[in-house]
Amino acid sequence: MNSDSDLAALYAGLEAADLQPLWTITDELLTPEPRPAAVPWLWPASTMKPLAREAIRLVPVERGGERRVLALANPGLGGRPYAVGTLWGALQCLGPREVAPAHRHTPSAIRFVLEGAGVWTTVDGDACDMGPGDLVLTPSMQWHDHTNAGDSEMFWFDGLDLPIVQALDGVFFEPWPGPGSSQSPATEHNRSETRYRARYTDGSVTDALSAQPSDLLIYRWAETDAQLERLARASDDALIAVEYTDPRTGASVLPTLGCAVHRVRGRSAPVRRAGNAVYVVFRGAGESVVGGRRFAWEPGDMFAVPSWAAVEHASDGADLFVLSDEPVLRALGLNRRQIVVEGALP
Ligand code: 1HN
Repeated sequence: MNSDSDLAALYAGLEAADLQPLWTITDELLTPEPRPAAVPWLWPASTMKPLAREAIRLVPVERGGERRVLALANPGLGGRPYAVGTLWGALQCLGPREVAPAHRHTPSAIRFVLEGAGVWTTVDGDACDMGPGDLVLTPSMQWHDHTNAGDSEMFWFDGLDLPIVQALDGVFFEPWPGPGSSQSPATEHNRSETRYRARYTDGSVTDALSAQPSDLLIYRWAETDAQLERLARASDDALIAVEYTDPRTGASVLPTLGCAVHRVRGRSAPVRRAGNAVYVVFRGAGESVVGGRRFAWEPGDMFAVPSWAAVEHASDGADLFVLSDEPVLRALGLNRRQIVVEGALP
């Protein structure tokens, strides 16, 4: 005969045997829709920049620390240094004449430049000059270091798939073995850009490859802006979007990371998607409602859009850089999207 004490003994036995009964945990495992721990959140440039300047004054960039990076730590993630559950987002800064040493790692990264000049990121020997609005890729396991040869401070947004690679227990890291702490200064800069122009604009046909990073490592703001202009002229939509793609295959720039720019000119329709995103305000001011929370923003602000939170924007004219994990969800057949009928913005 069953009794309460038999049941209690069963649960104690299960716990002692490192077993858990599914029937007690179904509701937290199989939620009707995603319940990200990360919350909608905004990090204002007006808070981040003075702290970054103090860090430039007080903390040198050298072997060991390697990078002067302020990680967006979403308050919903219990102190973990991630902007959303699957994405690292950060403000990185480099003072005049500083060099951040070379290393490589399995997580892939993107840089989106906010301000500064005279800086390049060397990616496997190719020095990629960086200016505001440019997107630079550092694909998995490619050596990279950052050089500020100029007299001004440089600020950029760093995005990495680190939480994804960590969840897969696939993190490997290596410092540059030398000689020196960084790759020898390349005499020729922007090699991937030059090669891209020669190879992809002559009409030649190439094979599609899957799960490869783009071999174009830098995307110039002037071209992004021109594409947005072209689309904006052809549409009345409040939100115009361009996604950065591998020119060879049309795939996302990195196997795990999707990058886009959204140009907002009016009030966009509320949309929600499975998958996380981090937004970086590049130009203009406005406001967004993310999962019911309203955020006013201006250039340099960064905000987290956790999975399945409805997001809508309003602005007279703004460009938002968007980093997402969408390629991962797409590759796994998990991408879902819904246009929400009732918006929150007036
Ligand atoms: C990294 O290598 C960089 O190379 C920036 O600039 C941020 C965050 C976590 C792990 C590696 C960089 C990073 C990072």
